[in-house]
Amino acid sequence: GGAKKDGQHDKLWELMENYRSNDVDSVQRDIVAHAEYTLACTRFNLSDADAYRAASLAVRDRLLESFNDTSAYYLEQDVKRGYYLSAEYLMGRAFQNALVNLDLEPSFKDALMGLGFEMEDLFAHDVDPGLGNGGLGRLAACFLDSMATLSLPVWGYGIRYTYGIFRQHIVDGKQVERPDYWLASTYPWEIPRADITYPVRFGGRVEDYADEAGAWRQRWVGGEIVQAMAYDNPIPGFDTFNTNNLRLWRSCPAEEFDFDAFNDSKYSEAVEQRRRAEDLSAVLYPNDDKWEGKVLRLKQQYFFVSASLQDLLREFLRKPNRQWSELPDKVAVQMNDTHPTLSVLEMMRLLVDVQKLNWDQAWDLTKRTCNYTNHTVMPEALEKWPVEMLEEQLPRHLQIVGEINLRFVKELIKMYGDVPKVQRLSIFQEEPFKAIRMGNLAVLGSTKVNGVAAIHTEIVKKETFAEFYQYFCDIGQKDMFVNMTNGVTPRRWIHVANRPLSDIYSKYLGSQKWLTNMELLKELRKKTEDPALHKEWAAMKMQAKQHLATWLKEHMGLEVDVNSLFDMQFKRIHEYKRQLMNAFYLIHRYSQIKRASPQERSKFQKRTCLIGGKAAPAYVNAKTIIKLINNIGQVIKNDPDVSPYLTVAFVPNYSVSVAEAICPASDISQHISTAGTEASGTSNMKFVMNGGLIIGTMDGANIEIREEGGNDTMFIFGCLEDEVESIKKKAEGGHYPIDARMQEVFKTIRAGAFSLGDAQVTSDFSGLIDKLSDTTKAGTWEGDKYLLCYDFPSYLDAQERVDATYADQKTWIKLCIQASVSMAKFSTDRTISDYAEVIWGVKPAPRPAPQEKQT
Ligand code: HBZ
Repeated sequence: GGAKKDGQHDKLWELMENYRSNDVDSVQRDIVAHAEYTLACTRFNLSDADAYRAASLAVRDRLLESFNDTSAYYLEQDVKRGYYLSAEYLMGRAFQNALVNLDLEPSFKDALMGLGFEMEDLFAHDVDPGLGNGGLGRLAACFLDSMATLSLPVWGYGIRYTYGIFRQHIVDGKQVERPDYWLASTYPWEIPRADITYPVRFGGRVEDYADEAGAWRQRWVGGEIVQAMAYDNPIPGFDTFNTNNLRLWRSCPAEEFDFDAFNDSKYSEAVEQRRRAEDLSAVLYPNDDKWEGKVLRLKQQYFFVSASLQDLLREFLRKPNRQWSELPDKVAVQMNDTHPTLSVLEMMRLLVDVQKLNWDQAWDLTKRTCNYTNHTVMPEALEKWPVEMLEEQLPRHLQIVGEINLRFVKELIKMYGDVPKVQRLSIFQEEPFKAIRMGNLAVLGSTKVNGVAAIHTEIVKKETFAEFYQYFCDIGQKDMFVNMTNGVTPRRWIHVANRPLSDIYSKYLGSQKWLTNMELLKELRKKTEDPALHKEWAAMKMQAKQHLATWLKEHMGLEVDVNSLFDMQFKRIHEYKRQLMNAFYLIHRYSQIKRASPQERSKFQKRTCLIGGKAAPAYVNAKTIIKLINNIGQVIKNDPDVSPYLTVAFVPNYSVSVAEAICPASDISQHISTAGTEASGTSNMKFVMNGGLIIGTMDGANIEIREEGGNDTMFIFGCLEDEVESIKKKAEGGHYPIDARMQEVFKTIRAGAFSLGDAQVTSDFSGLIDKLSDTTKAGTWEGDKYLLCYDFPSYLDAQERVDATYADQKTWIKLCIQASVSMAKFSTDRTISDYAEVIWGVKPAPRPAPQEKQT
C-alpha cells in the first residue's frame, strides 16, 4: 500500500500488493500457504503446533506491513525519536497480543475454526521469552505496548539472550534452576537482520594522534571486535496504525578472519576465539537485587549500548545536511536503571573520537539527550564497576569518565571548596576499591532523573542521591529530579488476561474506549452498589478462580476450593518483600485452626494461600524461605484437622504467562515490603485492576493506589517510612518486645513442626529466625533489618480485617469495584504520556490509515 515513490521501478510498483485482506477466506489461504511453503508441512494432518506456526506467520505478515510503513512514516516526517535502553524485557506471549492489537482476533478465530482448530488451543504453543528478572523487565514491556498505542515514535533496544531467566522447578520443596532455552523451536515473532550489524570493540589501547588541523585526538585501536546483529520484534499498538520495534542485539564473531592464525595452523584456537564472541549475549544474569562485578556483565552492557547508539546515530544522520546541534531535538535516550549507563561515555566517544566534535559541544549534546530511571534504593544493588576492569576492557571510556569527573570536581571545588562532600559526589569511589559509581555517572550525564513512585522519588532526592539533589538545587536545576509513577498495560492485564472483566466494562460503558482511556471507567463509581453489576462481578471472579483451579490441577496436581478466599503473593523472593512474614502468618493461622474445637474451626474463613516467585540462585535465605513455604503447605495438607480450612501452596516458575492466570483470580494480594524499600511494585496494580483488594504497607505505589481507590479499599498496616530509622535505633542493643504470637511461631519452627522430620531443615529454618531476634549486633543492625517483628502484630490485625470484610460479600464486592474502576493513573498510557511530555519531548506521530492501491 501507500503512495508510489519517485523513481520506483514500474514493474516493482505494479507487483506490490495491497495490504493482506482480513476476511476469513484470505486469512485461511495465508495460513495454509505458510503451512505448505514456509513450513513445508503437508496440507493434511496439521498438528496444533503446525497450525500455531502457520497462523503466527500469517499474523507476522500483517505486523510487517504496519511495521514497515510506520518506520517509513517516522523517517519521512523527521519526528523526534525516543529510544528506551533496557538490559531486560519480559514481553510475555506475542500471538494473542498481536491479534488483539491489530484487531484480528475475530477473523483469525473464525478462520482457524473453519480449518478445524480452536484458536485458544494454539495460544499454549506460544513461548514466553523470559529476557528479564522481574518488575523492571516487565515494566519495559508494558512501556513498549503503551508507546505503540499512543503512536509515539519510540523504539526499545536490548539484548537477545539465548538463555533467559531460568525455569524454576520445585524438587523436594526446594528451588531447582533449569536453563531456559527459549529458542528451541524457531521463534516467529522476530526478524533476523543479517544486514544490520555493528562492530563492538573490547580491550586494545588508546592512541594519540594529530588531526589535519594539528589538534591532538584519541583513537581506540586493537583488542577484539564482536559483531552485534539486530533482531527486530515488531510492537503493534492498540487502536492505531502504528507498529514500533524492539531491536535486540545478538553477539556474533566479526567478519574478518584472523588468517595469520590459520597460517600458523592454530585453527582450533581461531575458531574457539570466534565462538567466544557468542557468549556475550548467551545468558541473562538472574540477579535482581545485588550488583555482581562480573566482567561478562560489563561486556554485555557495553555491547548493547554501543550497538544501540551506533544504530540510532545512523538513523539520525539519514537526513541530508543534519547538524549535530539538532541531536537533542531529534533524539531522546532513556536509560532503564544504571545497566545502560555506559551510554553516556559511548555517546561522548562517538561524538568526540568518531564525529570529531569538540568536548564541550559533545558533553552538552550528550547530557541533553540522555535520561535515567532509578528503580531501587537498596545500596547493595547500586552498580560500581572496578576501574581495573574498565581499564582492561574499555580503556577509552575510562579516559572519558576521568575527564568528565575532573571537570565536575573542579566545578564543585569552586562552588563548595575542597570538602568531603566533593569526594562523595565524585563519580569515582576510592575505598574499599577504586570504582566508577554508575548511579553518579547516570545522574551527571542526564537531563532528567526519575523515580518510579511518589514515595520512591522523595527517597531518591533525600537519601539515595541527596547530595546530587542539593547540588542541582544549588545550580538552579531543582526540577532535574521528577517522579514517573509506574503502570501496567490494560490490554494485556485486563483484556487478554481477564476477558470476562473486559466484557463487563465494555458492556456497561457501551464501547471498548476504556482500553485506551481508563478514566472512562470512573463512570462506574456510580454503580458500586448496583445489584446487577455485583452479580456479574461475582460471576467474573468465580470464572477466574475456576480457570486458575483448572490450571493448578493441570500444572501441579493441586486441588483448590474455588469458594475459599484466594490470597496471593507473587513477586521475586526477597527479604525486603517479606514473604517470610507471610509464612509466619500462615503458621500462626494454622496453629489457631489446629487449636480450635471442630465447631470453632468451621468459623474460620477458608483460605487458599498461593505464593510464587523466583529466588536468585545464590540467594540462600530466599531459597530457604521457598522451602519453608513448601513445607508449611505439606504439613497442612497432611493435617485433616486443618486442611479443610486452609490450603498453602508454592506455585512454581512465576512468569508473565503464569501471572496472566494468577492475577484475575485473587481476592486479596499481599504487597507487604518494609516501608521505604519497594520502589513501586507493579503487580499490586495488576491485582487491583482485576478486581482484587490489597493487604499492604505504606510503601511504593500502594500509597497512590489507595489514594485513587479510597482509604477503605486497602488493608494497611505496619510502620511508616519516616518511622523506620527511629525504630531501628531503639531496637539496637536491646530488642523491642516480640509479640507473643510471633514467639509462638518461632517456637513451633524451632521444634521442627515444619521440617518433615529432617533435622538439617530445622536448623536451616531456625537460622532464618535466629537472625530476627538477635540482640547481639548492637551498632551494626543486621538482625531484623526489615522489621518483621515490629510489623507482625499490625499485620495480623489487618488479616483479621480482611476476613471480617470478606464475610460481608456485598461490602467486599463494592470495594473491589470501587478500587478497580479507579485505576486510570496506573495505566502505562498515563505513565508514558508523562515521560513523552516531561522527559523526552516526543510527540505522537499517528500513521494515517493505509490507502488502497489505485490500479
Ligand atoms: O522495578 C523493580 C522494583 O523492585 C519494583 O519496586 C519496581 O516496581 C520495578 C519497576 O520499576 N526492580 C527490579 O525489578 N530490578 C531488577 O530486576 C534488577 C535487575 C538487575 C539488576 C538490578 C535490579 O542488576
